Amino acid sequence: MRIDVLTTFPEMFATEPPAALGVSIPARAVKAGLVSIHATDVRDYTENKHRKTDDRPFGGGPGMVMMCQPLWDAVAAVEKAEATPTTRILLTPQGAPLTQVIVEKLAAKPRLLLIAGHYEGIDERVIEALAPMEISIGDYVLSGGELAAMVLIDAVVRLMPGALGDEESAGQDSFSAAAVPISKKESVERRLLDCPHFTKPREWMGQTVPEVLLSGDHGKIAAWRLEQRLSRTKARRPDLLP
Ligand code: 9D3
Repeated sequence: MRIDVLTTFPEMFATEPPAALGVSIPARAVKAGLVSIHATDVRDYTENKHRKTDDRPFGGGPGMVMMCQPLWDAVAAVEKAEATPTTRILLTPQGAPLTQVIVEKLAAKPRLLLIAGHYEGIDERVIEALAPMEISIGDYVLSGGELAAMVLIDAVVRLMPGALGDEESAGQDSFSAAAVPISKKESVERRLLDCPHFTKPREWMGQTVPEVLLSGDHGKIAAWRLEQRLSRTKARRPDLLP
């Protein structure tokens, strides 16, 4: 998969440590050649001498608005770099909330084009002309779309076959809905939050480990973990239960 990002802060998408995409699973995916990440500075496509990408809003009000021309030309140039058609995605507070179902659909695409910005908004006419998917990562205010784009990239690249180590398995994640047919029980279970985890020492600051986990009875352990997952989900995220 090729991922292009259009931004005025391309250095945020570095793939060398200690950058977010330069460590852990995303770095492994990049090194393995499963994904390439190309950040392009929208400023390189401005046609004014101050390399301005934004201007004041018609009708007045606070903040600046991303102009149509630099963004339109940047999309055209980046898409021309390779014949593979892109899935265009605009990161915006007005977008559909990102879910694991959307992440899984995006992971199956050959090429993503993410548009992220640090401005009050984008001229509506270029959004209409580009017709991107519009995605938000949740109901809180960020300074710009770049961190949202990185969240999306992280969630997508870890689903690339081979990106996870032997320890991890994407299929067992909460929120994931793999294509393989599964029973009703499994589909409910997969939505549940995780159970609590414990490791050595057996006693820490006076706190012990639940006895069942030391019992060696794998049936009892599995039942306890499922019960913990159900009670925690009911208490913390009842919206995830059927
Ligand atoms: C306080 C400014 N807001 C006025 C109602 C508008 C606004 C514009 C741009 C708020 C945030 C931003 C920058 N955020 C994003 O570009 C963004 C975002 C987010 O803020 N939250 C969750 N998901 C996303 S995706 C892109």
